[in-house]
Amino acid sequence: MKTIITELLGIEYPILQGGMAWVANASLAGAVSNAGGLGIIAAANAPVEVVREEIRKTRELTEKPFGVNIMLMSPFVDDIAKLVIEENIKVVTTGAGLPTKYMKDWTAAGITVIPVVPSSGMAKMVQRSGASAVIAEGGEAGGHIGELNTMPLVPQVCDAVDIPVIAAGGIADGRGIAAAFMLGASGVQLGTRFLVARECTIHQTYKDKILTAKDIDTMTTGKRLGHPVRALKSPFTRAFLKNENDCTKSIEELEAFGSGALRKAVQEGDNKNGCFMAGQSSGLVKKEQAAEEIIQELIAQTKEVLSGGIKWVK
Ligand code: TUI
Repeated sequence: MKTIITELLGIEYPILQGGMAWVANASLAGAVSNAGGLGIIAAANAPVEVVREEIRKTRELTEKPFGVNIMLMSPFVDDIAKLVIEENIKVVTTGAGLPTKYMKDWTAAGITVIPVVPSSGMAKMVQRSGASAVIAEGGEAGGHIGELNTMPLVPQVCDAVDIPVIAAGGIADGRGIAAAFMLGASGVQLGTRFLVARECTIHQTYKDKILTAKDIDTMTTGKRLGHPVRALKSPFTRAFLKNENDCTKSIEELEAFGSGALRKAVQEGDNKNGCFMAGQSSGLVKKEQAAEEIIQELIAQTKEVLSGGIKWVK
């Protein structure tokens, strides 16, 4: 399944694995890359040496291309921006902000930069600063999200820029991938589906929550903080929302309440205090599988859907 994205990245299938904070490590990224997609290591809020270690481990696991996701709100972002150049990383994706100030150095180092954008205006801005493609991510996605949803966002981003567009947010099976192509995307990025990959090292409780989730089981919190986050409904998200709606609680108190909650979900499977970030597609994810199996199933279903045509009434 060749598209402009498989050619740009030197991969077999136009499927990227989202750079999920605390989740997307060498084990997951290496497995996705070996399966023909683009595995991505999440730098998240981690210090440089931790990320360097994951990059080196990934190189031991695969000879295929992989990327690093840089979370632009990280306190270590300037150092991570240098690290990817030092480590000769070929593909960088960014999230939670605009990477403008790093673009010159990255492109000069020959890095293919693919920012996540939540709007067509931001897509135009990153195109102007030298991005090779954009990931248009709708609010169906897990984690930190923008305002627009995937269905209206992707075609508007496609109209706004000349560089290739990768769709993300709400995609977990071949039907979603086929739909993304219909909207004009030439690739997709999936996070939630890869949370339950066998090579994904998150706590089993996290995986079980995804596997049993229904369509209505995610919610967003953090709007008052200016960065809404989608996660599975849980005691934590309900308590956060209550605090958020309590105007006596300051922004600092809310930040402090949320701090460390994702780590507690990923490492400890902490049902009470953990924030289990996940997308609305959680309800579509029904079994734990090897990354290779996930990708093969996604591609087979995409081809089936695309060749099946539309079910018109005769
Ligand atoms: O970045 C993500 N998803 C994330 S980052 C993350 S770590 C975190 N945890 C708690 C609070 C905040 C972050 C967990 N999940 N997805 C990519 C993404 N980027 N979605 C939306 C955006 C985005 C938002 C604003 C991209 C650019 C942007 O620009 C705004 C500006 O003015 O800088």
